[in-house]
Amino acid sequence: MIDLFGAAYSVYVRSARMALEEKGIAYQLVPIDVFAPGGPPDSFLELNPFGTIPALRHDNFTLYETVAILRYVDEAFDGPPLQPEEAGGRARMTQILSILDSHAYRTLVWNIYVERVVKPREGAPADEVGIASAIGPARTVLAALDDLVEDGPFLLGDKLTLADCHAAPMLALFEKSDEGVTLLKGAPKLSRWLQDFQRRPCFEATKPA
Ligand SMILES: N[C@@H](CCC(=O)N[C@@H](CS)C(=O)NCC(=O)O)C(=O)O
Repeated sequence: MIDLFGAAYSVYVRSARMALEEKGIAYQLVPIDVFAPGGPPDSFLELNPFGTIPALRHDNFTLYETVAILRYVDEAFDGPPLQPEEAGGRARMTQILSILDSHAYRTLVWNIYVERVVKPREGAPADEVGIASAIGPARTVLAALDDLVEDGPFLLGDKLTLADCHAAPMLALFEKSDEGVTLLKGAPKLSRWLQDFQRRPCFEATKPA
């Protein structure tokens, strides 16, 4: 039995869920709200001392850090392979995963989407200076990713990989901001992929309520 600890609102949790869906693996989402007052429960910190979601438990094996979870989901179970076989393709996939973690998440999700969409929705003012200073880094991220997109329908060609699962949740949130809509126009291959990928059943099945 697989337990995935986290919340449907999290882009990282969604990326792990999409990989589970694509592999056809049954799992249950065990609710952990990292943004609850007081933070996640102590019992969760025993699973992940950094307190971030997701964490995964498969029988007695536990794991945190999304990329490790993605690889485990792909390698420990039957189902369609979600990683390229040859070294170049696998390296390219890892490169995209790293760009997403190191450069995309903070800039696209926190500095732009949360400021432009979430904060005003909650009645708080957006940090306009912060948004303005995130535009340049966002352009760099999108150009780098666009440059790596291969002839589709997936990011790395004709097979879905973990890169698709990891990129879609972050980019789909980013696209909900006006800045996202505008900046994605400058990344046409990435944009086309995002529109197509959002029609995939795994995307629909993991939509936050
Ligand atoms: N490096 C972690 C990052 C995961 C992450 O930042 N998750 C967010 C939710 S999308 C979170 O738990 N944030 C709470 C916090 O940073 O305290 C991973 O890859 O799993």
